[in-house]
Amino acid sequence: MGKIWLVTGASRGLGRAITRAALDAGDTVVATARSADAAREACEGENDRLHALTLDITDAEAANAVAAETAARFGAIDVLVNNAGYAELGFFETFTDAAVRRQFEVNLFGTMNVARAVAPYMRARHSGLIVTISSVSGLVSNGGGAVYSASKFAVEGWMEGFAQELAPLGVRSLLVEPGMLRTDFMDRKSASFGSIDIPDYAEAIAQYRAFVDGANGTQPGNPALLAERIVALASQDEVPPRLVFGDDARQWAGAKVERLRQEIARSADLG
Ligand code: NJP
Repeated sequence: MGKIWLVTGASRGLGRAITRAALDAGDTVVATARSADAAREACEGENDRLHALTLDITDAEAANAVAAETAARFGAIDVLVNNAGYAELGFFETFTDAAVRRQFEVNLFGTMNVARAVAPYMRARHSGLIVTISSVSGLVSNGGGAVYSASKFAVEGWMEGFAQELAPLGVRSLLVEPGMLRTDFMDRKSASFGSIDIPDYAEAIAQYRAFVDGANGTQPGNPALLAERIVALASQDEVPPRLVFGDDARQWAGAKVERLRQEIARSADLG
């Protein structure tokens, strides 16, 4: 039967690509999305190793039910791909408090809901891999991405520690930090923009929106390639703690590390 995968956000983008890659590898995938039909249709309904379930990751009870159903039906969850997420794009002061909370509700608390639901089944078998789709924006923050980055920095902080708690119990973890991937991520289908009009930021925001619109659909990163890498890593005994994917992501992350080194050294100079 191969491995049993549970994937969130499988209706589109990277989640769909990972589902397809795992099916191509001969594995079984429980593909979840806010609409099970959308996940089934996106990931090719004819495959008898594909099982589509409805899961809005902000619903903790639904996450528990999906994990229980998967474990009962297949006897195990070998790989969880905590992928579902979206971006609130724009300058911080243009977001309502509700929009900021929605960002965290999905990207952080929703992702935690699914991990919390699945981890007990992995601990029970002393086996399993949790793949968390973070972002290079979880390592580096820029103007226009402050709210999204805040949610992904939180994912990084949580998962970096949780991974250490799980490791002695036989559960492995992989944090993935992609650069810009060609998915719906920057499209209005997925991304939201700050709604409060602040003239001081108007010009900078117009430039930022033009950048987002220009990048939408032309991002350098191929989600199918990242999906293949993740499926290949899931078969290895040794899984690295992180996969920084794409030249853009490695450049940004590398520059951040260098800046941090310099800032730490300067702090030491300051006594
Ligand atoms: O985006 P997209 P990606 N409950 O928009 C689902 C990260 N990332 O594949 O809206 C359950 O094509 C949504 O489902 P639905 C990014 O932060 C991306 O690029 O119902 N599902 C859809 O399946 C995210 O964590 C880039 O159809 C929910 C999927 O999420 C991950 O990659 C760069 C949901 C989004 O598909 C996948 O995003 C980077 C909910 N409450 C990190 N809300 C990039 N693309 O450039 C949304 O560094 N979904």
